[in-house]
Amino acid sequence: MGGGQAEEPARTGTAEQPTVTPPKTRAAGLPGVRAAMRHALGEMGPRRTALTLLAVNQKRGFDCPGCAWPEGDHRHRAEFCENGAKAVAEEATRRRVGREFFAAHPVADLAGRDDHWLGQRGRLTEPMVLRPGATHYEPISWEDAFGLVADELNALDSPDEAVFYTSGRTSNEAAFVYQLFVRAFGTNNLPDCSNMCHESSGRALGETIGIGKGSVTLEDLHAADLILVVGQNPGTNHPRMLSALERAKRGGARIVAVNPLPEAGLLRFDNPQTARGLVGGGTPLADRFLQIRLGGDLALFQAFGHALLRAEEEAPGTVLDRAFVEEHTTGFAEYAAALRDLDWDAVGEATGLPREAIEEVAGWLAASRRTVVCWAMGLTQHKHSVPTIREVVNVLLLRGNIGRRGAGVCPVRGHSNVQGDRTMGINERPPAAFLDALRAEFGFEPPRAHGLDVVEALRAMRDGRAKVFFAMGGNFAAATPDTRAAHEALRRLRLSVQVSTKLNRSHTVTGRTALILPTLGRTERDVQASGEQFVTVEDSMGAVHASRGSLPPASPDLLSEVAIVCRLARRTLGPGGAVPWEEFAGDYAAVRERIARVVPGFERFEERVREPGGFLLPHPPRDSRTFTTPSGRAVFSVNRFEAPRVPPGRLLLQTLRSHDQYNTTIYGLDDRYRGIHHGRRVVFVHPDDLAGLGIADGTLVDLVGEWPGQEDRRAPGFRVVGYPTARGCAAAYFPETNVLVPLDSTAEGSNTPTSKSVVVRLEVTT
Ligand SMILES: Nc1nc2c(c(=O)[nH]1)N[C@H]1C(S)=C(S)[C@@H](COP(=O)(O)OP(=O)(O)OC[C@H]3O[C@@H](n4cnc5c(=O)[nH]c(N)nc54)[C@H](O)[C@@H]3O)O[C@H]1N2
Ligand SMILES: Nc1nc2c(c(=O)[nH]1)N[C@H]1C(S)=C(S)[C@@H](COP(=O)(O)OP(=O)(O)OC[C@H]3O[C@@H](n4cnc5c(=O)[nH]c(N)nc54)[C@H](O)[C@@H]3O)O[C@H]1N2
Ligand SMILES: [Mo]
Repeated sequence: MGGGQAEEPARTGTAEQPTVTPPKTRAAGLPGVRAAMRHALGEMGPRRTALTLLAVNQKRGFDCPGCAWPEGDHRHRAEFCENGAKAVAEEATRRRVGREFFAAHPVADLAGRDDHWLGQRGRLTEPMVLRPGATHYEPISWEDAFGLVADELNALDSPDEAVFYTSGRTSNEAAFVYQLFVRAFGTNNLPDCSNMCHESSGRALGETIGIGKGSVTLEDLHAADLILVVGQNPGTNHPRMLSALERAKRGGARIVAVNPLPEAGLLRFDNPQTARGLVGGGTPLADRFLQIRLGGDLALFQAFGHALLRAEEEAPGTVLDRAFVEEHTTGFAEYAAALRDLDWDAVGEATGLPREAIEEVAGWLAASRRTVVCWAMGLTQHKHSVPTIREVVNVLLLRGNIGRRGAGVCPVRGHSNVQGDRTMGINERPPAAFLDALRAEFGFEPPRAHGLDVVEALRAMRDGRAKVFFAMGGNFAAATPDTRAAHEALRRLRLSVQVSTKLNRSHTVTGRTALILPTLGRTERDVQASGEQFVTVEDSMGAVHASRGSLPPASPDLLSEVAIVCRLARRTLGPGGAVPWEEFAGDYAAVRERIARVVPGFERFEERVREPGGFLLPHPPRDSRTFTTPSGRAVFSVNRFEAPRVPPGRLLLQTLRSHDQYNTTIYGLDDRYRGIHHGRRVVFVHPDDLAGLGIADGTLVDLVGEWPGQEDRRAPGFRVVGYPTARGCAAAYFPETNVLVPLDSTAEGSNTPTSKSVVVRLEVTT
């Protein structure tokens, strides 16, 4: 399989020539509030705007579908941010996509539209089917749709020929019944968006501290005296995190931003929730900005570790937390030996940072009593992401910064319930104990063999080993790497099924038969046999709480995700069996009762989740410095020095989010903080690199990706923007650039696509 030479069809931004203004140095404040309101009013009108935005993240409201940042105890009356407001408006829009729409637009027409246009059509309203050879989607009843899927599933030679994807918005209740159905059907093929997201964090943390989740609460962040924000752009992707950083800062914390880009929110923040933030001034957030090269973080954290070890040698007993290291860790001696000598030239080359800057921050680490390291996709989407995150853990372990108030690891999760979905068993590699608990509770033998992750699933489709694809949310065709290969793989399927709220690319790139099953969103009331339901979610810090929608459903023909799964399960598996699917669909409390018995930490689930604010899941390292690794201790690891290699004349490209998108959902065509307006096909490159390449700012180029042994991959028609990124590095938005990420280029140990390091050359188009 090779990347094609031919051009991708027109996508977002090709029609518009973007305009470029200087990047902003501060985030939020009044412009943020204005942008949020304009967007919300446009989509929802004044009444729905008031109804929804005032209920976001309130104790009796719904969980913001924007991101997984926790809410905290002291909620503002309006606990939302500009981008949360956009996420809500996107779902609560008044626009609708019904059967007339599908009759008017053949699939070929939809396939030629860009992602922004597709998303702007509105909410899906009834089940639709695309029959083999048909040009249009047509309506289908729910019963017939379930029958169609059940027949295809039951006709497979093996349950492992089906793949069941999940995007991270799915509630705990829906996720639990979904994995239960899939395992009762007989496979662990449960890939999810984590496989493209924080999988590297889960793996590295699981190996080193025994649990693949962050170890801090919001209160820890507030109490920290040093916070490193590494490979993350909170001003756009987790705006409410800026309030927490501001609070820590007011308490005296130092903040260090490690990023190839000078992201607005990290440098200065105007808090729109406080009068001070609205009238200006704002808080300068980062005390130091380490403008690192892409993929240089492993080298940086090895250098931090080396500097701490050196400082301890010079003044024994003053730097390391010896008691912690001796009592709670293993592997320290090997780690210290491996970092005794450090090649500072190699570190300089990998990071692009002067030694003094690294040593200064190392000095802060040595002096800090309570350090938190936060990170997101800048650390997880590289070939050496897993060892990089292990090095982050090494540095924290040296001074006992795990399981202490105000200190710890903080992987900042993406989708609002991506962490909860894993906890509920959406996992292609389920732990044996989880399967044992399922067997004990439901009396069937769950499959034991590991299933397929996202990249493996694509290969299985490509090779004809997977024939049915079912997606609980998300946009698999657009979010996955290697667009051309991914689309070829999806087109080989017998059946593809999308449970969706909005139209997207995955409805246009389908198997021989395709189904769209429209579902309720977070903002909507969910009424079942036993009455009005609520669902639950888990945030990035392991807090579980209820979410209740308040709007009437977008259409009377929508089913909840729980109802869809239960009815499909009943139809596929037949009547009888140990799982009371009807009861589950009629009363989500019955699902929670089972979760309480199967998933550790959910004892008395129903009672505790009904308390205002919910409850915190146990986290052994955080709670009691208990490490559930094989040795019972936290693990120091020795990792090979590694950094990306870029051949001369090439740049290393990261694919990232603009301020106006939610993953593959494009809200608008601006990236305000970075100064981009009315377009998305831009590539950010350092002016000196442009000079070296002999390419002027404003030139139109193709981005051409190279991968050994394969044809070049090409993303055509990007406007070059001279931008203060780290030297040798470039940046452009996904999903337009996913075509450039080779399917076989994944992180070692987590198989996550390397979306943040793609070797490209710029070809000027004539
Ligand atoms: N509004 C909005 N909110 C979102 C999302 C959204 O699309 N829109 N997506 C959600 C999801 S699923 C996720 S996973 C999160 C994503 O949140 P982020 O991880 O913040 O998202 P990205 O845009 O991918 O930004 C990556 C950041 O890491 C930096 N970076 C890239 N490579 C490196 C590196 O090698 N080293 C270092 N130190 N930095 C690097 C980039 O310059 C950029 O600032 O946000 C969630 N929240
Ligand atoms: N090149 C590159 N690729 C990337 C990334 C990158 O940084 N660079 N980031 C990766 C990351 S971190 C992630 S998480 C993935 C995201 O991958 P996905 O989660 O698959 O993609 P999304 O764009 O978040 O999915 C949006 C769709 O979800 C549906 N939806 C929204 N709300 C609901 C709901 O409540 N229920 C249901 N059933 N459907 C709903 C809508 O139809 C919408 O079109 O992309 C990954 N891909
Ligand atoms: Mo993500």
